[in-house]
Amino acid sequence: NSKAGTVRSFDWGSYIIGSHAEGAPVSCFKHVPMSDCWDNITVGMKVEVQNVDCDLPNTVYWIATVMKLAGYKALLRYEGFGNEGFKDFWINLCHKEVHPVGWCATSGKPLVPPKTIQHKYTDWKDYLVRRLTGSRTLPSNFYTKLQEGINDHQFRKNMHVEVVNRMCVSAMRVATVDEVIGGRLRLRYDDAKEEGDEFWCHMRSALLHPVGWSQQVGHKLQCTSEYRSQCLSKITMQKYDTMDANPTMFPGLKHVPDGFKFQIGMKLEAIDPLNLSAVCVATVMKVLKDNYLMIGIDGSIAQNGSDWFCYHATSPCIFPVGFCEVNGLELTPPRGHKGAFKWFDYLKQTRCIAAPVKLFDKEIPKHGFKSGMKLEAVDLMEPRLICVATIAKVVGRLLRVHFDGWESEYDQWVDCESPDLYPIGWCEVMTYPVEGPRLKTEVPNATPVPPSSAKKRKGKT
Ligand code: MLZ
Repeated sequence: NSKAGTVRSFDWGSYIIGSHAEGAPVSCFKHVPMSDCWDNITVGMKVEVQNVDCDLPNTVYWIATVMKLAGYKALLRYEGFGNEGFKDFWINLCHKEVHPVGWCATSGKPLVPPKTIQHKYTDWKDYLVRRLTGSRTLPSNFYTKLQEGINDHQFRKNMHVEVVNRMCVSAMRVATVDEVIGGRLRLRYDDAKEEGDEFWCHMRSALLHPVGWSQQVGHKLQCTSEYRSQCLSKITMQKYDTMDANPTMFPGLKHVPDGFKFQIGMKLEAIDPLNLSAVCVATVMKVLKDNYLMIGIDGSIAQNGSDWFCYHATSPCIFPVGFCEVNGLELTPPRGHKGAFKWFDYLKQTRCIAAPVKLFDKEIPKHGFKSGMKLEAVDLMEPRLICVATIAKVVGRLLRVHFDGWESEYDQWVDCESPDLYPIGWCEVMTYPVEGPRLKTEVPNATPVPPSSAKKRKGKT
């Protein structure tokens, strides 16, 4: 179901060469197939691919060297071209038609040198033997491993999950999986009134939970009374239906040491779930079970709690008071705040305390992302879209993702382990369309798009 190259997608190759940018390496993305073995995929490695520089009527092959890597994609040069790069071409290494060296010999396929350079050597066999000695190639099980990586999960069409209500982020809704693409789920809300009331999220997304989760932790849930009572017995008996996404399908929670508890009213800084380009002044509004918190953005318009948002106590998207200042980031003051925002004065004014620094998870994984790297990233305000993007800033484990061609209001702060970030070529492998950069000449809002998320993108959706 995932034959690379069938969806005509944006041409990363010429774009990345033109911009002299680097693609974030596959090993930066722990949730994608082949991530754990990508360190073995290196420049200089050789593969067998179709030789298109040839007039023969049958399909022939030739050996090529990886000159450059950009995510899953590689710039290849046919063997024999030496320093001449004019015939170099980009290919997705996960494409079915890329083989390890030796494949032609074992499967009886012809190796024929490209016609442009055919005259360069008389004894091609001898040339190849010399060139190939000591060179690296793809592991023979590369393609099988890729397929295993893609299918390595238990999410299936028609499974039930609980997922955030995109129209009102303080509540969860029950949804059914309609499609699974590369670990991304297309979800249909069970109580959907209209066609297209759907949501996309990765199976590792913090917005997604097993059946029964909301009641388990005490989160607001929109559902039928029947679902509610069924869940209660499922939670108590720990017995789920085969079509229920159950707790074993989700990663375990990070441990929170005893005595380290957030309390209602504590102030902090948090990524605004409705405007991911902003880190805002926020308050713990409610403490749920299993160390989940409902966080409210100070001064937000909705006073009824409809925009409270659930973050786990160990979430990398909440920060202690002073985080922005220490890291030279802009902190969004509460709406309507007059004058320069000073935490010291604000805490005094509101008679609140700052959540103690020791409550926050301070682990910074060695993620490998660097500013300027290109990638494919979900536009979380329209999570159906996966777009061409650039890492604009790295602050510890926090990344600012910029969507190429779009204003910085569209930027999104995301954690380095976010399952919504993918290497270049991921969409191609999954046969999912990738949104190219917005071209400067294009008029934004040219085609009216129905509001598909709860968010106001500073008036620009
Ligand atoms: N409706 C939106 C789509 C923006 C998509 C941006 N992705 C980075 C608009 O046109 O503003």
